[in-house]
Formats: sequence, C-alpha cells, structure tokens
Amino acid sequence: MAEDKYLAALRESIVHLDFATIETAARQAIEAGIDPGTAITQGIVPGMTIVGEKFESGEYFLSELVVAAEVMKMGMKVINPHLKQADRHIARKVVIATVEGDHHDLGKNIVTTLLITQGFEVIDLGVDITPGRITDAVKEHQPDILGMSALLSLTMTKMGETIENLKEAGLRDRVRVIVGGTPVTPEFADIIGADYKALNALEGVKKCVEWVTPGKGGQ
Ligand code: B12
Repeated sequence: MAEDKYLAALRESIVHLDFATIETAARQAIEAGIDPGTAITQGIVPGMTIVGEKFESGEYFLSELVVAAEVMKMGMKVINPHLKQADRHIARKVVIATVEGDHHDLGKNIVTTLLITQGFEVIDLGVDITPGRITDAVKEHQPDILGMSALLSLTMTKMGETIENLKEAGLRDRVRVIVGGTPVTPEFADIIGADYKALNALEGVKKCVEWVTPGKGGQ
C-alpha cells in the first residue's frame, strides 16, 4: 500500500510535468525501499504512458511531450545509480539502436539500463541509426543480440530493412533480433523475420537473459 503512494508520486510528477517534485519523488521511493526497477517500470513508465494518452486526446501538445521527457530523465538520473548490477556477469553483448528517422529514445534507454543491470555489455548506437550503420556495428562487435526500437509507424519498416541488410552481409544467423516500441506488433516482427517482439522493457530483457542462459534457449 505504502509502495503505491511512492509510485503514484513518481507517475504524477511526470504527468504534471513537475521538475520541482520529480527528484524528491524518486529519492523518497528509493529511501522507502522500493526496488529501483519497480520504480522505473511501475512509476516512471506508466507516467509517460499517461502523457502519451493526453497527447493523443489533444490535451497535451508537443511542447508538453518534450518537457515530460526531460522530467522523466531527471527521475531516471536519481534512480539509475541504485539499480543493482547482477551478481553474475553474463559476458554477453547486445547492440541496441533506435532506427533511422526515429528520435524516440526513452524506451530504448530503459532497456539499455535494465540490460546492464542484468550483466550484459551494451553497445548503444543512439537514435536515427541507418540499417547500414547497425549492420556495421553487428559486424564489428559480434553481439549475441541486436535490439531495435521504433516508435513511429513510418520508421518501423527500417527494422525490416536492417534484417535484410544483415542477411546480405551473412550476419543474420549469428545474432538474435529483438524489436520493441508501441507500433511494432508480434505479427510485424514475424513478417520482417525478427526473433521476438518485446511487450515492454522488463519482459524484453527477460527474453534476452533466457536466450543467453544455457538450457533455457541459450547456447
Ligand atoms: C515522448 C514522445 C516524444 C518525444 C521523444 C523524446 C525522446 N527523447 O524519446 C518527442 C517530443 C521528441 C517526440 C517527437 C515526435 N513524436 Co513522439 N511521442 C512521445 C510519446 C508521448 C511517448 C513515447 C515514450 O517515450 N514513451 C515512454 C517509453 C518508456 O515507452 P516506449 O518508448 O513505448 O518504450 C517501452 C516499450 O515500447 C519497450 N521498448 C521500446 N523500444 C524497445 C526496444 C527493445 C529492443 C525492447 C526490448 C523494448 C523496447 O520498452 C519501453 C519500456 O517498457 C509517444 C506516445 C505514446 N503513447 O507512446 C509519442 C509518439 C510515439 N510520437 C509520435 C509522433 C508523431 C512524433 C513526431 C513525428 C511529432 C511531430 N509532429 O514532430 C516527432 C517525431 C520525432 C522523430 N523523428 O522521432 C506518435 C507516433 C505515431 C505513429 N504511430 O507513427 C506518438 C505515438 C504520439 C501520437 N499518438 O501521435 N515524441
């Protein structure tokens, strides 16, 4: 019950675009003993989801989205140092990127943070990354997993182009591909030949851990 109060305070700071309260809300949640991962997935992320809904209904404009993203980053800054690194270093690599034409990176950054806490080495290429650059990074870093994020219906096609690029370069069979972002459906992931569509960051990271765990789908 008490946990709900702290998670609600985090959510509300984001929904109300409140720079004045977000840091305190994040600090109080941590001091109250709330797991940092829970603070992110059940406080911060739902806050951004509500902001998205307000944008869709016309209550918030683009300027409010930009501010909400900054408020979210302030909260993440307080919480991130408290995320515990997994005891066992998985010693597996993930290359992750937001695809070409797309500048949305809040979701990708959460995935990156959670992967690091699970002991993965993550090479984050950033946003607006072309299929060619992603393919080059897979060639250079030889990751176990490639993660791609797209939030725009227009840019999610770049995920398919990237997979085609990987095939042409003879790299597709060497890497598992996980895709995420709200417009991306499991059916779309199937069509483009990705291995998995993550519902959210937490579930996607669980799948990555499963892939690299011997006997659970890993080698
Ligand atoms: C914040 C936001 C912005 C911010 C982005 C700030 C930033 N640094 O990322 C700003 C203001 C810059 C922005 C810009 C634009 N945006 Co915008 N934006 C949003 C908003 C409100 C929230 C997205 C978000 O960050 N959510 C919070 C994060 C934590 O959630 P998430 O991204 O979904 O990620 C979660 C999962 O999907 C998953 N995940 C995501 N990626 C991956 C990858 C992997 C590998 C895994 C495992 C998991 C995973 O994990 C995360 C946590 O669970 C959405 C609305 C919405 N409801 O989603 C619109 C939205 C995505 N934007 C939209 C649009 C149209 C735009 C603009 C074109 C607006 C404009 N007219 O200029 C520009 C495009 C800029 C560009 N070229 O990219 C539309 C897209 C419509 C569509 N389907 O194509 C949306 C849906 C709003 C709407 N309904 O119109 N936006």
